Amino acid sequence: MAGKRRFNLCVVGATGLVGKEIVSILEDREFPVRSLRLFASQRSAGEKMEFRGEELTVEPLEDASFEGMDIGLFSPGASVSKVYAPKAVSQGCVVIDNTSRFRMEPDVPLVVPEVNPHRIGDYKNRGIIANPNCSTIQMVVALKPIHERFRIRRVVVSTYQSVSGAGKAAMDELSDQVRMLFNMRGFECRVFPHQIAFNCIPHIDVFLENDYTKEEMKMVMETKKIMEDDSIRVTATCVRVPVFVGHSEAINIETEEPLTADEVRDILKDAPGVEVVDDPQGALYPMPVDCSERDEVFVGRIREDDTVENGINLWVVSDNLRKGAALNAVQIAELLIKEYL
Ligand code: L14
Repeated sequence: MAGKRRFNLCVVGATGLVGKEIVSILEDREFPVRSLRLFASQRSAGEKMEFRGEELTVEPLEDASFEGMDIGLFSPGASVSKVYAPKAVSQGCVVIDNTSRFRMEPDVPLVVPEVNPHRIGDYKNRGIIANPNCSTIQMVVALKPIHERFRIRRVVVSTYQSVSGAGKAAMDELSDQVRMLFNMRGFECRVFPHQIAFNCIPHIDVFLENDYTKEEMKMVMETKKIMEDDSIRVTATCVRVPVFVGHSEAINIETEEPLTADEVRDILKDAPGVEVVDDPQGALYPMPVDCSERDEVFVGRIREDDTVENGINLWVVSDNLRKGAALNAVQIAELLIKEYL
């Protein structure tokens, strides 16, 4: 569009799975980019990446200046964001951070555009907007419209999380192990604590003092913050499964108001960012192989739980690299430039 304002962007952690996804989504959605710079660790500096038909060279983050940059999309390790996000902010760049580093800080907004877009303005507090955990994002996109209508009291969620959440090396570990096992050869576990091929590992991120994992507690804490309701009780079991891309979740909810499966299906059909795939007779329900490289949060297996007064079960699947990370961050950036910059 002629005369439309364009922005100077950078991607930090550009060579990671999420970083690459961010670059391709900026291009696909025609984000008004004036200039794009790519930063990564010393190890990945010098790599070439393509953006809008142009070849860009990845620069080392170490000596990066953020002067003149409008928005930084950060997806490095949490320890990297801890140092470089404040540095970018001090040089006038607004940071949208994908790591867990700032999510629970009270003055940092934690945003899912379909759920709490009105929080984006709080970027002014610290110059940072946090992007939630992948498993939390897809869950709250499905739960928010149900909460608005029926008031959710309690959530019990079990996740089936793909290996891509843990990065490229984790995807390689799964495919290497599958090949080694077929060839009856031994293999090593480097990324995951146990064999992931043909296995399920109920252990994502580190264990905490309460015997839950940090991934599980992120789902508990982040859900309350994003839904702006501390009274919602959430308990989670997070499991790594041998799937490459796409997280799945079995979610049981209890609500204040009575509800039927049909009512929930109707509400979700019109919900932003949601696609209902729910035809049991036709064997139709969301699965990661169908949902990867898609933008929506897919919901199926919607049914009443008659073991409690007002209960519903759902099955929710989404691409963890897109809505769970890169897409959500770019959607935040789109609202940020539309409303504030
Ligand atoms: O909190 O290993 O953003 O799948 C998301 C991916 C934590 C680790 C986060 C994984 C990360 C998680």
